[in-house]
Amino acid sequence: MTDLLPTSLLARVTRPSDVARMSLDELAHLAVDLRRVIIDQCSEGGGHLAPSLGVVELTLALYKAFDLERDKLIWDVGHQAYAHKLLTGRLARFGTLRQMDGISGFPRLSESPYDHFGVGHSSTSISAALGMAMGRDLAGLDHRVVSVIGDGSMTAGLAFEGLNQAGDMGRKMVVVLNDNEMSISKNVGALSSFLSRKLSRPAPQRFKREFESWLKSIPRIGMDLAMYARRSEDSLKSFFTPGMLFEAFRFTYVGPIDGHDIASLIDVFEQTKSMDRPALVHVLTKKGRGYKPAETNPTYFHGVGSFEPETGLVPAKPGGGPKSYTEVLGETLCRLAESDEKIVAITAAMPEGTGTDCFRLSHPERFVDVGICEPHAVTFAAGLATQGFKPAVCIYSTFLQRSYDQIVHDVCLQNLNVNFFLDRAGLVGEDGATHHGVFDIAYLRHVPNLTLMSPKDEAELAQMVATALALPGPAAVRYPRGVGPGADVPLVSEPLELVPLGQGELLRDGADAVIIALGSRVYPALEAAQALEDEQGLSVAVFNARFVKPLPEAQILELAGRFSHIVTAEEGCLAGGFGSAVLELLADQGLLSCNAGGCQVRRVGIPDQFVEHGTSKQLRAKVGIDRAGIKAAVLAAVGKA
Ligand SMILES: Cc1ncc(C[n+]2csc(CCOP(=O)(O)OP(=O)(O)O)c2C)c(N)n1
Repeated sequence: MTDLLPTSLLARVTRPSDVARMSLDELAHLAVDLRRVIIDQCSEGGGHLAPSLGVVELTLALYKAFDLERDKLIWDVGHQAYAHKLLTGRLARFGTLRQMDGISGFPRLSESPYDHFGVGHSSTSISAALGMAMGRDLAGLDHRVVSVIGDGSMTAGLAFEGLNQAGDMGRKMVVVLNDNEMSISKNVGALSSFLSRKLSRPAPQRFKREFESWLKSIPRIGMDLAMYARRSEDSLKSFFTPGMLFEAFRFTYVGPIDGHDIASLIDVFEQTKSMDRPALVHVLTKKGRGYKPAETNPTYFHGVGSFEPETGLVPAKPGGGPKSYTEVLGETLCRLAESDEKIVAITAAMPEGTGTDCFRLSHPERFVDVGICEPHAVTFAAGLATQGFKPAVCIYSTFLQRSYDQIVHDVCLQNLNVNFFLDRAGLVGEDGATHHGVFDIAYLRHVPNLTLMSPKDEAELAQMVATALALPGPAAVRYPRGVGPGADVPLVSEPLELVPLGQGELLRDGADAVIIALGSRVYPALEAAQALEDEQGLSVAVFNARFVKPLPEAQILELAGRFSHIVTAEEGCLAGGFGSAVLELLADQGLLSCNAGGCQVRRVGIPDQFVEHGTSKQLRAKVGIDRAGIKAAVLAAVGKA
């Protein structure tokens, strides 16, 4: 990370009051410093560059206008809060951003007294701010509560639930709508087109002027009519601007304002902060502002890995490397949709992240981006399924958490053919605790009618996608972030074999112990078994379970009959996970070791704690689910630890 000169303004800021004392000129300099540090850090360690660059001036104006030593500032998603981190005493640790034991990529209650709410998932800020406003009022305090939410995050039902109640309660709070017309990709939905009506704002102004002079020209009564019309100006204005929507929620609407003009922003915030009821300030910003590559390609620079800071280019990897699971999912859906016109791909604001952007190109009429609305995506898919379609709901494991009731009530209870493809299942690395997809097995495996599978490699992912879509009821496939072991996916000209329902495969036989592994843990289990043979002379079998539900019961029972030491391995939480399913089966059959001739089971998985950020490799090692962890579990099982 760039070392700032000790004379730089940023180096002198340790808390919000330092910023509040600065002049407009100094704030402009500070904006330059902030951008330099953010670009530098992201170019080295990756991160949410474009969102953070877009709110530099907005952040400074909030710091200047509000008293952030007392007032509470809440960031929605929190991926845009790098300037906020830098202004609240975290400059020295900024080089550790998103790294193991370093500072988080998102605001965290535990990280700073100025982070008032932990975030990572979107659209929570209005509800959280309202709760804080009520808490303040009940405690007889009088500080302000300000939330900053993007236009993408505003599309979620949760945001509207917050607005709805906030307008009704009428408590003093400010919502800043950061409108850059982007989610990760271009923002979608009717709200987004409504907000963009701001562009036509000069037209109504002109219309109003013309209308007024026409009224005045009416003999005798014209002047009175013009006066009456001017009194009604507010309602006329709101009729033609996005204010109409927020005023209907009983917010005082102010805007739209240029979100890069610090002076105007400060003016508006100064006015807004004296209001004693809910206000919404509509701010227009450019995502990636101040860094040409990010301004030109804000989707790519939304969340990036390292890049050349001068050019924005990513150093090419030699040989290209294997395809990511995300790419394999997208390509498989596209190829299956060629011959099956019932397949509809659905994403919740993540076409690139889920690999469905290629589906958007190849089958635009059967591609739907619902916005950041995961619960709606699931019920919408359920509706489609009632009409004989086969929706492919492509959502990250962590974000599908929001849709639990829709999965149970709308999909599985009605046994509808909705297919869930859960990307980023397992530890995702630098995005940390809010983004790890470690709960999906536990929140899915107890739901009746659902089939739940996880592939060991890319080829098996393609087969499982085909299998899910061929099943009549609901199915889910979970697969990890990034690249797999590099297994060749069958060519488009070759048919995709289906995976036999509830059948695993024995990949390696043995005599001393068996590892029953799921998904991303299958290859590390094979490596562990090999290492145990090479180093300890142990003979360890490895079984790829493939299915969490229906569990390959007969095969597992057969293994339990042959091996007295069983180790299960999964990249998900232990509580209620895959290993628990194996334990339940064995307990129900009376095969656990308290019975004569029973077997002992050790489970490898994520312990009952939130896992922080770091590289996936570091984190897997830390929680003991990597090759070494599996090996250690087998050694402990056979009494050689
Ligand atoms: C519930 C949930 N779904 C998806 C995401 C992934 N995500 C992170 S930021 C983002 C776009 C947010 O858009 P906006 O609020 O307009 O902020 P911007 O990035 O444009 O500043 C998305 C979809 C998320 N964080 N939370």
